[in-house]
Amino acid sequence: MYRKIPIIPLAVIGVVVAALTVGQALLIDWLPAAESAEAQRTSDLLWVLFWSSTVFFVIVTSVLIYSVWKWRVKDDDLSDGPPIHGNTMIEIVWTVVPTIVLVAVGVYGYIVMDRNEAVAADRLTVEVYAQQFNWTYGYPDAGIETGILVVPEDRQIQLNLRARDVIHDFWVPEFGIKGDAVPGITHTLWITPTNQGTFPVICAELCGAGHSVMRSQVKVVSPQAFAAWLARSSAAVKGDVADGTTVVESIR
Ligand SMILES: [Cu+2]
Repeated sequence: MYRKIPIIPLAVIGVVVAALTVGQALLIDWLPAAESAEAQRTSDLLWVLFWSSTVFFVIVTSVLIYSVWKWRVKDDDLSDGPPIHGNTMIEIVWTVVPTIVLVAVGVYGYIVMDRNEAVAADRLTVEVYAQQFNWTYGYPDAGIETGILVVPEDRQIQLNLRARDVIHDFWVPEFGIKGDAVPGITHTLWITPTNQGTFPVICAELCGAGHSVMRSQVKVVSPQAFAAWLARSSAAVKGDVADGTTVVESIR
Protein backbone atom coordinates (compact mmCIF):
# COMPACT_ATOMS: atom_id res chain seq x y z
CA MET A 1 0.00 0.00 0.00
CA TYR A 2 2.88 2.37 0.73
CA ARG A 3 4.86 3.41 -2.28
CA LYS A 4 8.62 3.56 -2.29
CA ILE A 5 10.06 6.77 -0.86
CA PRO A 6 10.92 9.13 -3.79
CA ILE A 7 14.52 9.59 -2.69
CA ILE A 8 15.87 11.63 -5.61
CA PRO A 9 13.26 14.44 -5.80
CA LEU A 10 13.21 14.70 -1.98
CA ALA A 11 17.00 14.89 -1.91
CA VAL A 12 17.06 17.65 -4.57
CA ILE A 13 14.46 19.71 -2.68
CA GLY A 14 16.28 18.99 0.59
CA VAL A 15 19.59 20.30 -0.80
CA VAL A 16 17.94 23.54 -1.99
CA VAL A 17 16.11 24.13 1.32
CA ALA A 18 19.27 23.29 3.30
CA ALA A 19 21.39 25.67 1.17
CA LEU A 20 18.93 28.55 1.74
CA THR A 21 18.66 27.85 5.48
CA VAL A 22 22.36 27.32 6.12
CA GLY A 23 23.24 30.27 3.84
CA GLN A 24 21.20 32.80 5.82
CA ALA A 25 22.65 31.36 9.05
CA LEU A 26 26.27 31.68 7.96
CA LEU A 27 26.22 34.79 5.76
CA ILE A 28 24.52 37.06 8.30
CA ASP A 29 26.48 38.14 11.37
CA TRP A 30 23.73 37.42 13.90
CA LEU A 31 25.54 37.87 17.20
CA PRO A 32 28.24 40.21 18.48
CA ALA A 33 31.50 38.59 19.65
CA ALA A 34 30.97 36.89 23.02
CA GLU A 35 33.01 38.88 25.57
CA SER A 36 31.76 37.13 28.71
CA ALA A 37 31.62 33.53 29.91
CA GLU A 38 27.82 33.84 30.06
CA ALA A 39 27.56 35.11 26.48
CA GLN A 40 29.72 32.22 25.26
CA ARG A 41 27.51 29.63 26.98
CA THR A 42 24.34 31.30 25.71
CA SER A 43 25.53 31.54 22.12
CA ASP A 44 26.73 27.91 22.17
CA LEU A 45 23.23 26.92 23.32
CA LEU A 46 21.62 29.10 20.67
CA TRP A 47 23.63 27.52 17.86
CA VAL A 48 22.92 23.98 19.11
CA LEU A 49 19.21 24.87 19.05
CA PHE A 50 19.57 26.46 15.64
CA TRP A 51 21.38 23.56 13.97
CA SER A 52 19.13 20.90 15.48
CA SER A 53 16.08 22.91 14.34
CA THR A 54 17.62 23.21 10.89
CA VAL A 55 17.80 19.42 10.48
CA PHE A 56 14.09 18.99 11.23
CA PHE A 57 13.10 22.11 9.26
CA VAL A 58 14.83 20.79 6.14
CA ILE A 59 13.23 17.32 6.47
CA VAL A 60 9.69 18.61 7.12
CA THR A 61 9.82 21.40 4.52
CA SER A 62 11.22 19.09 1.82
CA VAL A 63 8.44 16.53 2.33
CA LEU A 64 5.86 19.34 2.40
CA ILE A 65 7.10 20.94 -0.85
CA TYR A 66 7.30 17.54 -2.58
CA SER A 67 3.77 16.61 -1.44
CA VAL A 68 2.24 19.91 -2.57
CA TRP A 69 3.89 19.54 -5.98
CA LYS A 70 3.25 15.80 -6.46
CA TRP A 71 -0.32 15.44 -5.19
CA ARG A 72 -1.82 18.75 -6.11
CA VAL A 73 -5.35 18.14 -7.51
CA LYS A 74 -6.64 19.74 -10.67
CA ASP A 75 -8.52 23.03 -10.18
CA ASP A 76 -11.91 21.50 -11.06
CA ASP A 77 -11.46 18.36 -8.90
CA LEU A 78 -13.91 18.79 -6.03
CA SER A 79 -14.03 15.10 -5.04
CA ASP A 80 -12.95 13.79 -1.64
CA GLY A 81 -9.43 12.38 -1.34
CA PRO A 82 -8.87 8.65 -0.76
CA PRO A 83 -9.48 7.50 2.85
CA ILE A 84 -6.14 7.04 4.61
CA HIS A 85 -5.91 5.25 7.92
CA GLY A 86 -2.44 6.37 8.92
CA ASN A 87 0.87 4.78 9.74
CA THR A 88 1.48 3.69 13.31
CA MET A 89 5.25 3.39 12.91
CA ILE A 90 5.60 6.94 11.52
CA GLU A 91 3.42 8.32 14.31
CA ILE A 92 5.55 6.60 16.96
CA VAL A 93 8.74 7.95 15.36
CA TRP A 94 7.50 11.54 15.09
CA THR A 95 6.37 11.46 18.71
CA VAL A 96 9.41 9.77 20.27
CA VAL A 97 12.15 11.64 18.35
CA PRO A 98 10.90 15.19 19.12
CA THR A 99 10.32 14.16 22.75
CA ILE A 100 13.95 13.05 23.10
CA VAL A 101 15.22 16.20 21.34
CA LEU A 102 13.06 18.53 23.46
CA VAL A 103 14.11 16.90 26.73
CA ALA A 104 17.79 17.06 25.67
CA VAL A 105 17.72 20.77 24.75
CA GLY A 106 15.64 21.50 27.85
CA VAL A 107 18.29 19.88 30.07
CA TYR A 108 21.08 21.69 28.18
CA GLY A 109 19.23 25.02 28.58
CA TYR A 110 18.79 24.39 32.30
CA ILE A 111 22.52 23.64 32.70
CA VAL A 112 23.45 26.90 30.90
CA MET A 113 21.06 28.95 33.05
CA ASP A 114 22.25 27.26 36.22
CA ARG A 115 25.93 27.93 35.42
CA ASN A 116 25.26 31.52 34.30
CA GLU A 117 23.56 32.27 37.62
CA ALA A 118 26.04 30.44 39.87
CA VAL A 119 27.32 33.10 42.28
CA ALA A 120 31.10 33.16 42.86
CA ALA A 121 32.43 33.88 46.37
CA ASP A 122 35.03 36.37 45.09
CA ARG A 123 32.60 38.36 42.93
CA LEU A 124 32.83 42.14 42.63
CA THR A 125 29.59 43.98 43.40
CA VAL A 126 28.76 47.16 41.48
CA GLU A 127 25.59 49.22 41.98
CA VAL A 128 24.01 50.33 38.71
CA TYR A 129 21.69 53.36 38.82
CA ALA A 130 19.54 54.13 35.79
CA GLN A 131 17.79 57.46 35.36
CA GLN A 132 16.52 59.58 32.50
CA PHE A 133 18.87 59.56 30.61
CA ASN A 134 22.15 58.28 31.97
CA TRP A 135 23.84 55.52 33.89
CA THR A 136 25.77 55.80 37.13
CA TYR A 137 27.91 53.08 38.68
CA GLY A 138 28.61 52.85 42.37
CA TYR A 139 31.49 50.94 44.00
CA PRO A 140 30.34 50.73 47.62
CA ASP A 141 33.63 49.45 49.05
CA ALA A 142 35.62 52.27 47.46
CA GLY A 143 32.95 54.90 48.06
CA ILE A 144 32.88 56.20 44.48
CA GLU A 145 30.34 56.76 41.73
CA THR A 146 31.27 56.95 38.07
CA GLY A 147 29.70 57.47 34.68
CA ILE A 148 31.65 54.64 33.08
CA LEU A 149 31.53 51.07 34.29
CA VAL A 150 35.06 49.76 34.92
CA VAL A 151 35.48 46.05 35.71
CA PRO A 152 38.34 43.56 35.84
CA GLU A 153 38.48 40.67 33.39
CA ASP A 154 38.05 37.03 34.44
CA ARG A 155 36.20 37.86 37.65
CA GLN A 156 32.48 37.58 38.21
CA ILE A 157 30.73 40.96 38.49
CA GLN A 158 27.44 41.25 40.35
CA LEU A 159 25.43 44.18 39.03
CA ASN A 160 22.62 45.41 41.28
CA LEU A 161 20.26 47.24 38.92
CA ARG A 162 18.16 50.11 40.26
CA ALA A 163 16.05 52.81 38.61
CA ARG A 164 15.70 56.34 39.97
CA ASP A 165 12.63 57.29 37.94
CA VAL A 166 11.10 54.99 35.30
CA ILE A 167 11.86 51.50 33.99
CA HIS A 168 15.15 51.16 32.10
CA ASP A 169 17.05 48.13 30.86
CA PHE A 170 20.79 47.52 31.21
CA TRP A 171 22.22 45.85 28.13
CA VAL A 172 25.75 45.15 26.93
CA PRO A 173 25.30 43.14 23.70
CA GLU A 174 28.81 41.63 23.94
CA PHE A 175 28.04 40.30 27.44
CA GLY A 176 24.95 38.48 26.17
CA ILE A 177 22.82 39.41 29.18
CA LYS A 178 20.44 42.23 29.98
CA GLY A 179 18.11 43.10 32.79
CA ASP A 180 15.42 45.62 33.69
CA ALA A 181 16.09 48.40 36.19
CA VAL A 182 12.71 48.91 37.89
CA PRO A 183 11.88 51.62 40.46
CA GLY A 184 11.51 50.09 43.93
CA ILE A 185 13.07 46.76 42.93
CA THR A 186 16.70 45.62 42.77
CA HIS A 187 17.44 43.19 39.96
CA THR A 188 20.74 41.31 39.91
CA LEU A 189 22.87 40.28 36.93
CA TRP A 190 26.07 38.24 37.01
CA ILE A 191 28.64 38.76 34.29
CA THR A 192 32.16 37.38 33.93
CA PRO A 193 34.04 39.44 31.31
CA THR A 194 36.59 37.32 29.46
CA ASN A 195 38.40 39.93 27.34
CA GLN A 196 39.74 43.43 27.86
CA GLY A 197 38.13 46.16 25.81
CA THR A 198 35.51 48.89 25.73
CA PHE A 199 31.91 47.94 25.02
CA PRO A 200 28.68 49.95 24.81
CA VAL A 201 26.08 50.01 27.59
CA ILE A 202 22.66 50.54 26.03
CA CYS A 203 19.26 51.22 27.57
CA ALA A 204 16.98 48.61 26.02
CA GLU A 205 13.67 49.82 27.48
CA LEU A 206 11.88 52.82 25.99
CA CYS A 207 12.14 55.30 28.86
CA GLY A 208 11.34 58.72 27.39
CA ALA A 209 12.44 61.27 24.81
CA GLY A 210 16.16 60.74 25.48
CA HIS A 211 16.02 56.93 25.46
CA SER A 212 18.03 56.59 22.25
CA VAL A 213 20.96 58.53 23.73
CA MET A 214 20.92 56.73 27.07
CA ARG A 215 24.28 55.09 26.48
CA SER A 216 27.46 54.64 28.40
CA GLN A 217 30.50 52.38 28.29
CA VAL A 218 31.95 49.45 30.11
CA LYS A 219 35.73 49.17 30.22
CA VAL A 220 37.12 45.72 30.94
CA VAL A 221 40.70 46.00 32.21
CA SER A 222 43.31 43.75 33.79
CA PRO A 223 42.87 42.98 37.53
CA GLN A 224 46.02 45.02 38.29
CA ALA A 225 44.79 48.06 36.32
CA PHE A 226 41.41 47.75 38.01
CA ALA A 227 42.89 47.64 41.51
CA ALA A 228 45.09 50.65 40.73
CA TRP A 229 42.18 52.62 39.26
CA LEU A 230 39.95 51.81 42.23
CA ALA A 231 42.60 52.91 44.73
CA ARG A 232 43.31 56.11 42.76
CA SER A 233 39.62 56.99 42.38
CA SER A 234 38.89 56.24 46.01
CA ALA A 235 41.76 58.47 47.13
CA ALA A 236 40.60 61.22 44.74
CA VAL A 237 37.09 61.46 46.14
CA LYS A 238 37.90 60.98 49.84
CA GLY A 239 34.24 61.27 50.75
CA ASP A 240 34.02 64.61 48.93
CA VAL A 241 32.17 65.28 45.67
CA ALA A 242 32.50 62.12 43.61
CA ASP A 243 34.58 62.89 40.56
CA GLY A 244 35.45 59.32 39.72
CA THR A 245 34.42 59.81 36.10
CA THR A 246 37.41 62.05 35.43
CA VAL A 247 39.68 59.42 36.89
CA VAL A 248 37.86 56.67 35.00
CA GLU A 249 38.35 58.47 31.72
CA SER A 250 42.07 58.60 32.40
CA ILE A 251 42.24 54.81 32.51
CA ARG A 252 43.89 53.35 29.48
CU1 LIG B 1 15.84 53.91 28.05
